[in-house]
Amino acid sequence: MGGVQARMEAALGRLLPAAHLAPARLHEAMRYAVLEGGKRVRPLLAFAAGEVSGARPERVEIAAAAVEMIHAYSLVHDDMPCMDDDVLRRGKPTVHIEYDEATAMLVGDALQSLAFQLISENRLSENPSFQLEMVRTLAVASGSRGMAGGQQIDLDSTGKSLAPPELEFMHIRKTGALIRAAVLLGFLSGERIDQEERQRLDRYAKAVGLAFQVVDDVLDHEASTATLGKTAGKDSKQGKSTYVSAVGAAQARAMAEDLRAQAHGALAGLGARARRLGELADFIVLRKF
Ligand code: GRG
Repeated sequence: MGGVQARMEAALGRLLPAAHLAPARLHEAMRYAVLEGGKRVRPLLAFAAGEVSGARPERVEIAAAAVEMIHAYSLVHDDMPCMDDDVLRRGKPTVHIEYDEATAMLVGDALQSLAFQLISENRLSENPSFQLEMVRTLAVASGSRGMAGGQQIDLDSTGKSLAPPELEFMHIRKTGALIRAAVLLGFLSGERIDQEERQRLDRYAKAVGLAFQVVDDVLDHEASTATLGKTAGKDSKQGKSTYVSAVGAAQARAMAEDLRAQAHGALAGLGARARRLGELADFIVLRKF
């Protein structure tokens, strides 16, 4: 895992505009938002999925960087006063605190554009239709039927009590869609695209995407701000429905375990090529931060 994370840090540093380039304040803030922090779960998933389809690391790296930039943009906007209104992210002040709100908005906008620039100007597959599919996959995952739509549902449901199926509907979009895109982009940048394997990976991605959120809810309830690097216990303070508020922490943990089993089940038959995906399903469910 450490190797991919170090590789990603270097790639992101290279792919982001240099801090001294004009407009320097925006470029510096974009680098602040993306670099030195974060578990890099989505890039790790993209690289692991690329191992199944025999992807060249220099191709997966671009796809993974694009997904991570969309993720970083979502965190910057999510932390703004008009949304979650938070001051701490990845153990440091949020972008609108370190810079200002207008800059934070532009950081998100520019990161989103840069993500699409990267996956359209670099060759990521020998087959142009696969590359176009990657662009479309990332667009759908980030848009109103994916992450942005999930965020809207989240905002609309504050103060309401959601049942598990409604929570699932929201989180499949808000958190799950981008995780699924990370897996698919990694897979599609590979040399051997087998459609049955692709469906297996998609089933895997849906399970880990939801598991990620269930565990996130448990950690928000159980872990400390210092461990998480972001404000703990916010969900209940803000009147948000979570898996913990809906079914309790023990049942939420059991759901995460069930999703972990589903993820491993989807990988059955893929052998050693899917070893890292299996390890990541374990990490996502068993993590403490
Ligand atoms: C603003 C369009 C828009 C969307 C925001 C992803 C999101 C939607 C909001 C983030 C709020 C949040 C805490 C969501 C729960 C799950 C989640 C995505 C946590 C953060 O992801 P990690 O844990 O973060 O991978 P790091 O910092 O490790 O990259």
